[in-house]
Amino acid sequence: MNPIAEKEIGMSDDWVSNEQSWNLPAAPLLDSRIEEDRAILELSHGALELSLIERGILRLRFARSLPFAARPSRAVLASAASSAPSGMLELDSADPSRLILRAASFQLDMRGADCTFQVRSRDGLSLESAGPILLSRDSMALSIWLGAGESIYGLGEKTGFLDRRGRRYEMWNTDNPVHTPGADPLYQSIPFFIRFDGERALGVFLDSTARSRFDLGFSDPGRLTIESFDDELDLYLIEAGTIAGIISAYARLTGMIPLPPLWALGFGQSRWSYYPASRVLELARAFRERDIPCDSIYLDIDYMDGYRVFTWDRARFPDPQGLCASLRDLGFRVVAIVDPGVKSDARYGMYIEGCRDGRFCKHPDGSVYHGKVWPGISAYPDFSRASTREWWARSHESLLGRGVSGIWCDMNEPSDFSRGGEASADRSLATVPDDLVSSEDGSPRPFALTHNAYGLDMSRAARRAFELLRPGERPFVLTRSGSAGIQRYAAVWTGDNHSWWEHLAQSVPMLLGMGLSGLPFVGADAGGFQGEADGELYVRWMELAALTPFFRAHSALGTRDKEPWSFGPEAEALARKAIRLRYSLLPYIYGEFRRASVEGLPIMRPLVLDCQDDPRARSLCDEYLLGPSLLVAPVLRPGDRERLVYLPKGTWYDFRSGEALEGGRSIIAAAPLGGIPLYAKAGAVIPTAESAASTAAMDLARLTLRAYAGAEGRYELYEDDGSSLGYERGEYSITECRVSKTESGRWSFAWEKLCDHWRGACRSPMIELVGGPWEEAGER
Ligand code: MIG
Repeated sequence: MNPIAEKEIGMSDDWVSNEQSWNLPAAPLLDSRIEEDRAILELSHGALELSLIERGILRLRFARSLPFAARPSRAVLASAASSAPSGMLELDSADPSRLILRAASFQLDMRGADCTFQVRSRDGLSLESAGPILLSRDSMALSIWLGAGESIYGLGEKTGFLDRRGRRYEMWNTDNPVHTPGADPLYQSIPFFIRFDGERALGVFLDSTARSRFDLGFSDPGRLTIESFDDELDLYLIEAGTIAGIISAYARLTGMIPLPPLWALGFGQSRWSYYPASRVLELARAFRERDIPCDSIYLDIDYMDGYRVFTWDRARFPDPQGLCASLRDLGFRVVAIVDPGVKSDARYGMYIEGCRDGRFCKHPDGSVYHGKVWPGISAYPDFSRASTREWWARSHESLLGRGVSGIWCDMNEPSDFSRGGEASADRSLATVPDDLVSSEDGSPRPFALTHNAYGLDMSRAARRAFELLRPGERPFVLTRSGSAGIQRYAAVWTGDNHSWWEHLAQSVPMLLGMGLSGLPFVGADAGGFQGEADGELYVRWMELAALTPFFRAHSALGTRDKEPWSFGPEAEALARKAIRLRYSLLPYIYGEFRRASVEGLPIMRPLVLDCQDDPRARSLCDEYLLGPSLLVAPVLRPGDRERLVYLPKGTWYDFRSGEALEGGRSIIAAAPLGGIPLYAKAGAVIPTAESAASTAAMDLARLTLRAYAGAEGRYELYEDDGSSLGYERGEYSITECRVSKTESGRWSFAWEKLCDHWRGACRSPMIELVGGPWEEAGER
């Protein structure tokens, strides 16, 4: 039976629900002690180690035996791991039948007889094991009880709806090109989820890049099971009072996004593939002639010479440097795709160097593994080694040294057609074998344990390329595959979707799930990648994608063009309008990137994040907030010209007309083509600018601040040069804006520069006051 179908109908027999393969240990607690800043519990079938990372983050490790060695983590920042507050663990083992461990706001109670336990926290949901930790030959599993009314959010790039309860998911990075509603796994593995019961929440992160599985009340509605195929079960429990607080804490643990260059937030046009150079130039000129803003053009695999990575096809692109320069004059950046597979070719420098210097993934017998990707028979760089990443980074010279501004990492699950094949239904095999060796800078591990980190390590090397070759410039790296922590290195797009209305709709919960999992810089191929869009689908998709963090249109080989003018003049006008709206909102969107880079919160936010007390917000995922202040309600079906929009409590303003609407109810919003329902929250301040051909052509010293009456609000306007690393040295400007209620019951708007270290900042904003009545507005 085809394994994909098997999974979809839930018949796979190797899930944790099948307990025959498990050792059910009596698991008595044998010993417990505090060693430095950790508590060690010896159980009959293994050992637990507990430590505090910060007051609200408890680490819980389970291994088959002692001792606990330092465990390399690609996800957890070294700084977070070492900043543990010491002296906060207290062990009470006076009663041998019951052990109590107090750790800041956590308390663990363990039953001595069977090692079942409960972890309570001051402000979070408690976690109660539904049995001892189980062991099978290859895996370990922890089952916990789920409360009746609990929702489960997160787990990164997954199909399904916002609340993932009732499904099961696997973490195993896979090049899965058909995202049917049950498709799993996909390209990314973020083993982090949040349980929420309407009041209290708890974050759980499994730090592993090996295969893992999450049964979220699928086999047993009352239980959640985490199964890890790693050498340890390495969990972090996060409590913070709110869902947002948990996501911030997770981001402190695994890192925040670095601020991207502003151009990367403009619109990007891609297709598989634009060539030759003259066509790329024509495309760029068409955008300018048609007065449609665009900042970047993506070069897909056909720019290369026979798909040899880091080469250019000389007939198609005789002068890459000249091309990049001409595009730059037109206000365009070039983003080039990079695939990991290095063509096996005795006359190709990358292959020769890679073999000579031992840079490729090897079989246990030391021979180089060869799989098959676009270039044909290929070797895979072993990115787990720093020296390989350095070599790879330097090799970007042929791109970054010629004027390419962004790197797009693809195929990095890593995909391997020799195992399953492009056309085969069995996509789960289409990655390199598990028994290769991941050399890990001297302490080699089986590839199976690092599989999910391949894309992260590759992205890390791509980011390093900018440090080496374009110092002082903000990198832009886009990746398809990744694991927890990928946000530090790259933006993520959701891979090969289809031009289906269903995928337009699916993109919303998918991107929201990624945002809830620490990935703020995310997007889906606008218009859909595979298959054929029509004008209406294209326009609706552009309207939505323009209001998501990463905004790029893309299309697959052999499909019709998906440029803004490809669907006739009416669609073109509407697409132009959507793109212009994006550009005019860039000061606001950029500010949300800044916020994400310091707070770790998503930019595209499910309503439950900001309104967690509102039961209606629990599962909503056909509308969302862009930053905390704008509510976006995309149209997801053909023919619809109105839609139901739920407005959370408070006053909202139609973004276009300024009409005030009372929230706490659903409304039927008019949604003509080109008019995506969009609302601003009372008390919000939204900075906008005039749209232009590209971000480079925008005058960002001329901002309009739109303030909305109806609630008090505070907003920090963030400005910097949008391109250099100067912001790391404090070269930015922050203006505090306040909407407040005056004594006479009117509204006032005031702003004040809190810091002023960026010369290009806006000096005298234009002010638009919405709602009212307003009393005054002015600089303090
Ligand atoms: O096997 O480079 O997801 O965006 O256009 C397909 C060709 C390889 C997959 C990427 C897609 C890209 C395509 N790539």
